[in-house]
Amino acid sequence: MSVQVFIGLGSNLDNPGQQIRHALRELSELESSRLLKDSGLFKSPPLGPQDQPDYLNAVALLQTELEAESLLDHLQAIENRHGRVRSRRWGERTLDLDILLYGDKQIHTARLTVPHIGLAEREFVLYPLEKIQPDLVVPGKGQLKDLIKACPRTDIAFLGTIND
Ligand code: A4P
Ligand code: MG
Repeated sequence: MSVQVFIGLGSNLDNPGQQIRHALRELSELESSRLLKDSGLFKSPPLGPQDQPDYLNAVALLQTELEAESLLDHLQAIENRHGRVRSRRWGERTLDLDILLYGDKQIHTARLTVPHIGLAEREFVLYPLEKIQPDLVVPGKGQLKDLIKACPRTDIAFLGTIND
């Protein structure tokens, strides 16, 4: 069965724009999947430790037949190919790929929490989601537009579309 999945992309090391551009291409090449849309590129200051560079973020909408955990395996393989090193919590990274939403499912397993934790409070997730689907309903959390009203825009900038 095919599902629509929103994937959050983030990077603040080693040419973040390239990291995100390459990751989108790799998402478009995933088996049993089709990349439908992306949000374009957003820039924001780091959430967490402040002694790290600003982040570039984007959200991708993927149509996939992969099960959620299998999709996570593929995303982690892509992160590893991008030289991802896991250091401190909320620390700097070449590439982070998070499953934000997996269809209308709510998932709570040892490896996965979906909707992604913190989604409702993070402007670098909410505003890119809005670019793709402003009338989105977030399972268990309600209308995206209400989440956005409760999370006023502070320091996030839209940089434009992502070109190959
Ligand atoms: N995991 C559980 N649920 C999920 C999910 N829905 N999608 C598990 C993906 N993974 C999920 O992730 C640790 C574990 O989370 C995985 O093994 C998986 O089984 P990780 O990426 O290795 O570690 P992490 O970086 O500590 O966690 P996470 O959740 O990716 O970090 P955050 O909370 O996303 O924070 N500031 C700005 N402006 N923009 C950013 O993108 N990102 C972070 C990272 C901090 N500050 C930021 C940004
Ligand atoms: Mg992650």
